[in-house]
Amino acid sequence: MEKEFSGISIECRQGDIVNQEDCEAVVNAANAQLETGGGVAGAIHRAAGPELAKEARPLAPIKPGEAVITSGQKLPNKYVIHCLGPVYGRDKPENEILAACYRNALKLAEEKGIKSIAFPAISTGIFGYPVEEAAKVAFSTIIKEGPSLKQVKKIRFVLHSIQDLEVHERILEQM
Ligand code: AR6
Repeated sequence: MEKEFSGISIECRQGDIVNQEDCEAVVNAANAQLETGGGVAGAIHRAAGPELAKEARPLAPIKPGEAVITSGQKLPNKYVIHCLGPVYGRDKPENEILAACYRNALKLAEEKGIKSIAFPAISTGIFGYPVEEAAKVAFSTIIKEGPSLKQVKKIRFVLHSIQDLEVHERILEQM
């Protein structure tokens, strides 16, 4: 599904973050060291190749809520924006830290003139953030940022499972 807010399209689809050829940037649900890992980070580093970790190393460590940008290396995308989400139950306030991830990612995208960006559901895997709560934070933050975005025109949420897609579609519908 797709919905428009302040001239920006927000789209939800099921898929893999490494197969978003038509987006200029993809977002990594990273770890503080910007190394490969499980989930999204593992998939991104595998697809991008070892040069990605090499390029990212001088930018590490990052704190929860922060974002940094690298090239996409072997990915079909020009850029990877690496965000460190909160570990649910540990990094507090979780909602504010998660909102900061989305805001900081969009800020970097604006600075680079990026028109299209694909996000995974940051923190909802290994970091344990409940999907529905995380989706509310993600969409409300993006919609609030909407009027100030001059470059970004398309924001895609790539959900790994059909269940996560359904939750995101329901929450986006209510926005
Ligand atoms: N494409 C899209 N979504 C995916 C993919 C994929 N290839 N793989 C998993 N997901 P996670 P986090 C979903 O764990 O919670 C890493 O090891 C997954 O189902 O990737 O922020 C890092 O190194 C979930 O809904 O990120 C960090 O240490 C969502 O993406 C830590 O995990 C996020 O899951 C980050 O944990």
